[in-house]
Amino acid sequence: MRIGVFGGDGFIGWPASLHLANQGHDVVIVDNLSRRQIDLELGVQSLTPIESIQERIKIWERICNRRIQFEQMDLATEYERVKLWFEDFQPNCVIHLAQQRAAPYSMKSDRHKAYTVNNNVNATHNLLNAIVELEADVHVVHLGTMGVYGYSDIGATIPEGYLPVQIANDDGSLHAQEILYPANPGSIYHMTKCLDQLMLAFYAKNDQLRLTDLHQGIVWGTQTAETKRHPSLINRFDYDGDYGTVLNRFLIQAAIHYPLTVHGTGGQTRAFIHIQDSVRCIELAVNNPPDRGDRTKIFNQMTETHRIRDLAKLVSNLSGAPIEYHTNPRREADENDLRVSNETFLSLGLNPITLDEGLLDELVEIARKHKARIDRTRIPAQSAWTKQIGEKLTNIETIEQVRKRA
Ligand code: USQ
Repeated sequence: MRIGVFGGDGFIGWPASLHLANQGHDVVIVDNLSRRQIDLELGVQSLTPIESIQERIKIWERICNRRIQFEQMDLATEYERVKLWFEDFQPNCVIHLAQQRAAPYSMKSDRHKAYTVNNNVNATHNLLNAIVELEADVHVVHLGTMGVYGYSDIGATIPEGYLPVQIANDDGSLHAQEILYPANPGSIYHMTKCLDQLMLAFYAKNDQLRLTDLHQGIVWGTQTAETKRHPSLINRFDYDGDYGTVLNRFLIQAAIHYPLTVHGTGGQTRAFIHIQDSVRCIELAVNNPPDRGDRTKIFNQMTETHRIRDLAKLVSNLSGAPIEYHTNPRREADENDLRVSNETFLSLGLNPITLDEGLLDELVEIARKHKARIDRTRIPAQSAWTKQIGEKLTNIETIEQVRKRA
């Protein structure tokens, strides 16, 4: 298949591109390199030393003898170029990861909120708009998030995208239908993914586009079979307060004995998936497209759920690192349970990597190995969900406090 990976230089896009190329697909990475620009803006760098996209691709071609092309292009702002690229490459499938993906970054300031909304909404719409305009027969696989559901605690399992409901007609009879599970975003970033769901629903209905939405949980881990094949293919690893996700943050904190930063009581339960399983799920989604005329096909892309404080205890037991409970910078429930259906991927043959199997390896092979590159001043989470919460963040360490302690 000819596959375009929009956002193919990012944390999931890069290993997904290699994985698909390794399966024999003809892959083009389309990326505006914004993730690297944001590192410069925030004054941070990936824990793992990543090469330029050109160098990464060169090494891949040298050791695997399979070509990956790269096109530097901004999906959100360069609509006419996007159309030309479609005409030129004629993809059978497009993976859409070209979005700002960090919730704390999206809540940092009014400028960051506006950037996240403009970038994410325009990127998705430009992609769908171009496909309709060119009458291209393309399957779009969009990376969504578990966060579109919210993390409610009603005791019921979250279904894969659609909720069966019964609506009372005026004559008292009941009308059964399935609706998109009620959107309940917890950040501006998550809100853009909820908007994406509606855009996908419209284009599937109006133009019979073939669309898949992957509602992914929090990804942990760094390497996949393909990124391990050469040191220069290594995947990025974010640990800073804006882009680092919780488990990867705990791992690098453990590596330098920095107290593990649990927000609130740590009673938040979230869904998780290893990066290797994430790329395998993308492959499964690519190989199982919906038919023309179907509604958006939605998969829950997660393999296990955990409470944040339990993860902190797990990492603390592995490493001896202390745990610290911080005022939560986010507006989110202190405690919630979470049960999620992931039947579709399991039925398609996904055999998940569990935390029990992979965590120690990740601590030793990634976090401890690269710990000299950690900048402790970048660890505190400082983006508050509201100005009022920001004023209360007295027990979140400032960069100066961290420097003094270091
Ligand atoms: N948390 C801590 N301590 C930390 C960092 C986070 O307790 O040092 C807590 C947060 O308060 C939150 C939970 O851990 O309750 C998860 O935070 P996260 O930063 O790991 O994940 P999140 O912001 O939800 O976003 C990440 C990805 C996003 C993806 C999402 C999937 O950045 O792209 O869509 O996970 S999900 O969470 O299922 O919506």
